[in-house]
Amino acid sequence: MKQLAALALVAVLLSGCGYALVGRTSTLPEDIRKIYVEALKNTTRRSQLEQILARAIADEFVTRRRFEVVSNRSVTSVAVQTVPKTQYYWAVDTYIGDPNDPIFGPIFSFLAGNVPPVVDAGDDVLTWLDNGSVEVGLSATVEDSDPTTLLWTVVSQPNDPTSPQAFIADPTALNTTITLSALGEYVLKLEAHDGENPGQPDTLTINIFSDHCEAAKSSSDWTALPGDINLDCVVNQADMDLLLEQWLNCNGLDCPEPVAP
Ligand SMILES: [Ca+2]
Ligand SMILES: [Ca+2]
Repeated sequence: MKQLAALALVAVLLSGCGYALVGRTSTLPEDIRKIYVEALKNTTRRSQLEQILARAIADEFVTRRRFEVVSNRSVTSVAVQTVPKTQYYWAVDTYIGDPNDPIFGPIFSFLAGNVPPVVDAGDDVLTWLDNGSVEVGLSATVEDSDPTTLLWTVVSQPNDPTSPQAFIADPTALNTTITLSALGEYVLKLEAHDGENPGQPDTLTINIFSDHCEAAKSSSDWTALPGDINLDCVVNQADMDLLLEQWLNCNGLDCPEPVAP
């Protein structure tokens, strides 16, 4: 976002019997909300024409509802959200002493450039194999006012020559799926291009485990359930059998029948 000290300058040129309004509504940036109408200089013989015209111009802006006409002392800096590929004009006039005698600043202009796509490949994924493979949904977002082209690629994957290669169903789609078969870490990259500029690519990491328990254990805050002797994330008969196998065993220093660990 570019921030401008924006002061809309409405310059009215009086010349003979005619005048022209510089800066028509269609060219004023959308973010301009406050308008100050400069004091006009009447070079005609018609008295008070400058006041009539200034009032008419102010009324016209007020009628268009989008603008608020203010005094020169009321104009303040405003933040302007630029729209890509739009021409902007702005000026700052300086008042020293005499409020009716401004020092006109130059009119600046710039063309807001094309904004590259903003790419978000989505959250990292933690999952596990089911019958030797897993299909992971990819759900990305790309922000751009222009039509964009996309490309998903696999940046890195586990070194497992026995597993099939990762398969992306539609590498050019925003939302697609990838089928994975090896245990370990896959890194995917999503690139977007708006026809003029590439966006900053975003990556997505997918970690594959052998089962849901191993996936859970990879979390730093995982703790075993009390009674889950074999650490398979469930307390069941297998744990009970292990418990019974060791029932009344003792490996302390004062056991009646010590059992080696
Ligand atoms: Ca763009
Ligand atoms: Ca268990």
